[in-house]
Parts: sequence; C-alpha cells; structure tokens
Amino acid sequence: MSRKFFVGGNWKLNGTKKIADELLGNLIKGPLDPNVEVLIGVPYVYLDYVKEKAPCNIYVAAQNCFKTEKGAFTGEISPSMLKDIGIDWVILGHSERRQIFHETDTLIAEKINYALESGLSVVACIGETLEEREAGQTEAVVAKQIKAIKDKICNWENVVVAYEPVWAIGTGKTASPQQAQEVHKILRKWLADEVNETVSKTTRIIYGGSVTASNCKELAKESDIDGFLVGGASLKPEFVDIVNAKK
Ligand code: G2H
Repeated sequence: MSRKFFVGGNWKLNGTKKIADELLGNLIKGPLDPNVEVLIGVPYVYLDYVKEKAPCNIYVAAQNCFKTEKGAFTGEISPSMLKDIGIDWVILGHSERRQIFHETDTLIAEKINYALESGLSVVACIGETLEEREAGQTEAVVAKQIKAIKDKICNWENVVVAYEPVWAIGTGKTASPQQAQEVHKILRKWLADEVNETVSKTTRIIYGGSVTASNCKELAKESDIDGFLVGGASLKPEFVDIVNAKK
C-alpha cells in the first residue's frame, strides 16, 4: 500500500500578511511535485487570510485547538470555529505545546480525538527529549505518547503522525536518516501490533526537526519516512525544494 508523501510547513509564531503573501507566492510559483500533499500551519489570526489566498492543493492548518466546541475557555479556539472558516487541518501535540505550555499526553489525545470527531484532519506530533534519548528511553517515550492517542481515538484515517525528536527541533541538529528511520520503523511496528496492519501500512509517519533543503533528500529515501514537518525552513524559499524532496 503506497502512502502519499506529505510535507507540512509549521510557521509557528512567525509572519505578517506581507510575509504570508511572500510564502504563498513561493508555493504558488513552485512548481510543487503533484504527488505530494502540502500543508502550511499558520498562526490563528492569519488563517482566514491565508485560506482565502491559498490554492486548493495547499492545506491550511491551525497550530492548535481546544477539546470542546465552546464555553468559558478564554483564549482558546475550537475545531468548529476552524471548520467555520474553511480550515480542515490542525497540528496538535507539538513539543513546544508540550514543553512550554505543559500539555500532557492525555490532554493532547483528548484534543486529537475531539478534532477528529469534529471533522478535522490532524498532524499529531510526538518525540523524545535529548535526556530521554541519552537514557535509552526513545522507544518507551514515543510508545507512551502514541498509546495515549490510540486510547482515545478509533479512526486513524485522518491522522498523520509527526515524529519530532525534541533535540532536533530548531537546533540545527537533524536526526540522521538512520536515526529517524529507526524510530519510524518502531512506530510502524507499534501501529501494526497495537492497532492493526492496515493502519500501520497506510498511516503517514513524517519526520520533523531541522529539516532543510540540504538534508531532506537523504531522509526522504528511508522507507518509513513519509514526509516532513518543517519549521524554520518553511519560512524560506527552500520549502519548495523540501516539498520536492522525492523528485
Ligand atoms: C520542529 C520543526 C517543525 P524546525 O518543530 O515542526 O521545526 O524545522 O525549525 O526544527
């Protein structure tokens, strides 16, 4: 079963309307490999603006959302609000949400479940810290994170899993293709053992952590790496080259 390559750009807390125009302009100029699904994760306030301007071959995603439709949750945004402005994707569980905003495995899994139930597709992020890797806990940590998700959801069709080792995020240290492949393979086996063979074979597992135009091609050759979640380099023209990593 083939899995369509998937490349997401996570703008994080960056951008203005002018920058959004430039980044969209680069993507529109492309040319983008038509065999790749492309997503951009945009700050809330620019979602509507970017969605209006983005061509339909580029998915526009929020970088977070809450686990309920409405209520007294100051500062939060719901999946139904995203749907209301035509947004179909959300990135959840990014390590910056986990570390800076203290989001737990359980909260993230609840958000993922609610987002899926609300009709959104989800890029679900997991990954170990440097301390955990050095303590030999990588496999246990990612298994715990993905199990928390599995315990809450019943359908993986609209989930893309992003493996993002925290030590490689924004640090310029990329996992080597072998290091990334090793964890992706573990995750795929975990899905086969704990969910089912079909989910294991069809779920995209993408890599994130200092992906650039110069390291993407080697990473893309690995059999269990189905794409990328890109931060810093998604704010540069080289994002087009990363989308085209398989070409
Ligand atoms: C990981 C990644 C995007 P960067 O956070 O999700 O960011 O490519 O800057 O390491």
